[in-house]
Amino acid sequence: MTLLTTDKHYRVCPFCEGMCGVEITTEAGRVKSVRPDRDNVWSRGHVCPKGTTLGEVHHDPDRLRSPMIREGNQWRKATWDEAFERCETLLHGVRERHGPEAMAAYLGNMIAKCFGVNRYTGEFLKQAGIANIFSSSTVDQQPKNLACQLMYGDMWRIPIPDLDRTDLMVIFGGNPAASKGSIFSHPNVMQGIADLRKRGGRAIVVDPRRTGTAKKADQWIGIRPGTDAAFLLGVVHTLFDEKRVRLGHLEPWVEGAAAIEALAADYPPEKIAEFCGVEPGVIRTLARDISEAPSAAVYGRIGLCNQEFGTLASWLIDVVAALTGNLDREGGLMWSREAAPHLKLSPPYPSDAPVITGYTRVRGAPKVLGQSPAGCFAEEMNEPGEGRIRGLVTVAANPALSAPSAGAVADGLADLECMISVDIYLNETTRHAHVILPTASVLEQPHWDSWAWPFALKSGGHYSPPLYEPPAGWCPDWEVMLRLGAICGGARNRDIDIAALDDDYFAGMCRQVGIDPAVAMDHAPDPGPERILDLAIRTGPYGDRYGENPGGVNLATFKAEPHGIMLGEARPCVEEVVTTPSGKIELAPDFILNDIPRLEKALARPQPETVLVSRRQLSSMNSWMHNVDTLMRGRHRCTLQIHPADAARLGVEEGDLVRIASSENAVVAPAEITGDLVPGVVCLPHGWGHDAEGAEMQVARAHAGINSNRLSPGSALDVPSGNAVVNGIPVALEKAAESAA
Ligand SMILES: Nc1nc2c(c(=O)[nH]1)N[C@H]1C(S)=C(S)[C@@H](COP(=O)(O)OP(=O)(O)OC[C@H]3O[C@@H](n4cnc5c(=O)[nH]c(N)nc54)[C@H](O)[C@@H]3O)O[C@H]1N2
Ligand SMILES: Nc1nc2c(c(=O)[nH]1)N[C@H]1C(S)=C(S)[C@@H](COP(=O)(O)OP(=O)(O)OC[C@H]3O[C@@H](n4cnc5c(=O)[nH]c(N)nc54)[C@H](O)[C@@H]3O)O[C@H]1N2
Ligand code: SF4
Ligand SMILES: [Mo]
Repeated sequence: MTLLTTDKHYRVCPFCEGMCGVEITTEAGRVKSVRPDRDNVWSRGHVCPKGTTLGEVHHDPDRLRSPMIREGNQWRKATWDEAFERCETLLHGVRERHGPEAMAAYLGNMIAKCFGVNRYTGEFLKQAGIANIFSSSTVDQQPKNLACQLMYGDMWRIPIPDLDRTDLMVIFGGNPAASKGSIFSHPNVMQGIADLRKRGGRAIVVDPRRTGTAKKADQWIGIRPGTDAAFLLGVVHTLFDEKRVRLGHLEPWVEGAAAIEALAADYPPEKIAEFCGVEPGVIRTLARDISEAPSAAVYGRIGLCNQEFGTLASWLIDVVAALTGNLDREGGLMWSREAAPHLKLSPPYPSDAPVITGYTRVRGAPKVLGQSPAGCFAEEMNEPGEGRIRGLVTVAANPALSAPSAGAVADGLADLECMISVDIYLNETTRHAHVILPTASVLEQPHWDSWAWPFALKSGGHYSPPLYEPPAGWCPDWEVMLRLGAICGGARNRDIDIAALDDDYFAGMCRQVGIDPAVAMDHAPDPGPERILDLAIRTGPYGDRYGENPGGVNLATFKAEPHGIMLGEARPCVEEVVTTPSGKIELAPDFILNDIPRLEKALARPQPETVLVSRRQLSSMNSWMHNVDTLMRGRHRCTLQIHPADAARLGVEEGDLVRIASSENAVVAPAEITGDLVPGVVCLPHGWGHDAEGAEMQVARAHAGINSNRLSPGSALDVPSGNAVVNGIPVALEKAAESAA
């Protein structure tokens, strides 16, 4: 049923941090077209192929439209009551038999894109009392979170490159041509790079692959995977060696520059050049370019995080920015001034608390900032003994494809006593669940990009109302999270008072930002995420503070503007950001420096002949958009990219099947021969492998591809953060018997 009388509807595509505004035309209850919204104040008509398939995702016959219960191998549709009752029986059974420590949660990336789910995930964990928390964070940005926690006192105050005002953009391990930018929300990064070059600036990409981004830049520096920390130490060395260090306005704020100088003295570019596979002169020149540019934005992303020295590399990005006067400054790296700072609504991770919060049961790996490493997930399910995971809740996650040791993860999932999934598909992971609780389609719920705006340097917002009503009797996603959390925590489904739980949760957030809950609830009595959003906006930098600040904005202001509102730009704000115990930016935290000896050891060891890295593809989103037919047309893209020299050595020709073996496993993929790689580096896309028995995604199955994370060893962690190493995996290659068609 259509909620709106008009057939034009404006909203934001929620799939990535691009936040593109779209214009949706509907006819007879179906989406007829999705076009760029040229009037959207943020994206101004930019869109990518994924955004135009919003209607297809909504209408996808495989998308779940009711809760599902599994009896043996058979799935059946269930009512919400039945599904929650089943969750209760299963979850309470695990608690009784094994205690709450046998429960785990695996939280996925799509939480960040589902407005309701993401506002309630923290409260779900709190209600559930789950201590084993795994998530995509430890295959993603955990090193950056750790570096920011230690340097600035807040893991989420990640500085963002000011592309639109910079003179030099340097990108390490990011490919916005495919990803559209990550922890860097920008309306159109590639246009931003083109504009930069047009105004006389330059763009440089440091990546083992000559990516789509590198091809549009002034310079590509082909680096050997996993060596960025050494490379960046060479840059820092040059800055000190050539007396180029300028802290600028951060001079009184920075602690530890002398320690950095002492450390970097040991890393002249000549020492690390061979390790990195880059000429020393190239490293020195880059250091000079950064220091001589009127402003420089040095940015590192996933290729810097999910690699062997993720923390060192991610930390050194900010060190280089600080040493060249490019931190907290226009055209450099800046902190956002978000209009709805929702992170302020919950107590932050205390800046004086230890970053190690425990150790995993099997391997004794540190849990950092509350996260058990995803690399330990499989063994925590599979290894017998007290505390073994027997019950699991997955939320918008597909660890059977996206986590390291993916094969062992799938085995572990298959053997659980209780698994509940909050997900919209019956896929490689959720096929192992006992109950699937679906969330409404993206067009059936309101949306606000609460996980993209914190990484944008323009402040504003665009609220999306729901276009369709969910099926009758639908349980909204926020209630699913609260109810499931309470059940996990031991409550009986029929005793749960959702409104009271939500009021408590909301009141806690009000108090966190100094608002009387009664006043806030008077303005917004209805439970759910919208009043939380309203609270975030009202108490944000432009907000009305419930009348205290007349002329300020609130959610209603945004609701009245279907194309969004822009409110301002980031400005230097170090005094608001830094919350370390010393009150200073800690440039040289001991916890990070302690990892240097591990890098030293790596410098001395022999290099593997071939290493594997990952890539993203514009027309898919991690593991879950391969069921959209429009996005799957064209060439089969799950190929092993291999350099012509390596292909020749192996006698491999285009399309030949290649067997790729790591210490973890082996897979076979067709070769795509390309010179756009550093020799000795091969590349597989991540998120494929849709041939699992019992998964119900028909389009994806027809284009299955292979699961690259079967090759990722769960044992390989970036030690300080516990982040998985899925880039730079040593592999052995050989031509496989048959040829691909
Ligand atoms: N080799 C390798 N592995 C990687 C990476 C890599 O670069 N290389 N990248 C890592 C990174 S950065 C990340 S973030 C992870 C991503 O890995 P995950 O966090 O596991 O995310 P996805 O694989 O995208 O799976 C998303 C899940 O959410 C479900 N979903 C989609 N839309 C919705 C919705 O609206 N509501 C709900 N409830 N569920 C929904 C999908 O059905 C799917 O099950 O992968 C990591 N793994
Ligand atoms: N279309 C699309 N967009 C996405 C996603 C998607 O799956 N599809 N996923 C979203 C998610 S969850 C995330 S986290 C972001 C990630 O956003 P990006 O970080 O831009 O992700 P990638 O496109 O994988 O680019 C990572 C680059 O790192 C390079 N790399 C690998 N190893 C190394 C190394 O050791 N050193 C250096 N310097 N580079 C290395 C790879 O070759 C690759 O080009 O994208 C988001 N946007
Ligand atoms: S997926 Fe990202 S870039 Fe593509 S339309 Fe959606 S928000 Fe824009
Ligand atoms: Mo990610």
